[in-house]
Amino acid sequence: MLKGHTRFIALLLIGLFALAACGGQPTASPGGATAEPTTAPATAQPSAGDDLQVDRSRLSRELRFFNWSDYIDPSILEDFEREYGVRVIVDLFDANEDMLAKVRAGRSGYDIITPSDYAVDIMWREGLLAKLDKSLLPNLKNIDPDLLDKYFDPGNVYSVPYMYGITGIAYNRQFFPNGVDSWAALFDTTQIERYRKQFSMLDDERESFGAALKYLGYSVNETSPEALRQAQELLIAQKPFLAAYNSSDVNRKLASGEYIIAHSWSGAALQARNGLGSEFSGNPDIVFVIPKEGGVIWMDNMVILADSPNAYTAHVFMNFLMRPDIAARNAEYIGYLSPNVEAIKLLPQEIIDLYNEGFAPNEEVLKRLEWMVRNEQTSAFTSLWTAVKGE
Ligand code: N2P
Repeated sequence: MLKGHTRFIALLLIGLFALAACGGQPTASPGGATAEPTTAPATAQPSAGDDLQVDRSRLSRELRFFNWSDYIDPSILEDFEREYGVRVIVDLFDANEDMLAKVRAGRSGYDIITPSDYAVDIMWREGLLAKLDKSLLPNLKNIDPDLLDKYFDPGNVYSVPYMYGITGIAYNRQFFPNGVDSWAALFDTTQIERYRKQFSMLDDERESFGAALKYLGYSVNETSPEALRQAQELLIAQKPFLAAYNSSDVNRKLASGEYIIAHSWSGAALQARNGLGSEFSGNPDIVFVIPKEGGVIWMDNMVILADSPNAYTAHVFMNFLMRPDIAARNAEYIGYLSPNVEAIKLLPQEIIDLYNEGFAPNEEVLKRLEWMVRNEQTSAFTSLWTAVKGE
């Protein structure tokens, strides 16, 4: 893992130097207009490396995409429809467990979904996923090999990386002049008293238990009864101070100032900082940190449901999303980290600067991050989380 991420950082640096070499700053074009120092084109074009010969007679008219909130640039869906005549209908979820409940019930109607690592593991074991036809995914060559063949899907039989990110704390620096460096900022009742009802935790059984476990000095995958009891107690003690458990619009509430601090995914925090397309504008005081006790690294992946009637079209869509220009635009828009090495080279300097400011992990931070795993014991989180929420 470290090797891959070191490379990611190296790539970021290469991009940085490349941009520095061509001036780095926006340059005045002959017409006097300001040109952005980026090569990412404004509209989709079949990129040179996109060598899939699409059989249009096999394309469905629609594709049903079950995706996380605020997790794709909507103009990319328009481009896909323009190019292939396929309308992508998007439904949203904010937790793997909610997504799983819908899919397990059967006949969800979805073709393509973006489960996180441990949820991919759950899904293929339950027979919910279709095996991928790699001959339809030539753009897989753009994906960082160190983000392939991970523990949750050896050989990428069922999944390909979509985006990855890290989980930590987003906060408004106006209210924390000395910064934040510990989960205590979300759990220590002597601290959270000051911003009672102005902060949130992710509405997510693995993430919120994970944060509590980290604060207590455990692994996010710890399932011993004693550790779980302590974590549950901590979450229950925190509850009266919380504005909400929130995974859906932490970005907006941090940007608007309704929250001054929150348990957050890195990309949601970057959206709060930068805004999200024309949907809402950002707040320059939002920063993101991985607490000293550690945080989470995760990856969401594209999968096709076993009962999808449109598997061919779903592959074409997946391959499209792995085009460097498309993947770069998407990563720039949503603020999460692209596993696509060719896309990273196309990112604008402004995004690279934010990555270096903490919205992406550096080598020191990586050492404090853990992946979440599924095992025989981790289903314990579901009932404990229900109990915490029911308190
Ligand atoms: C975006 C959700 C990020 C995915 N709203 C967390 N795995």
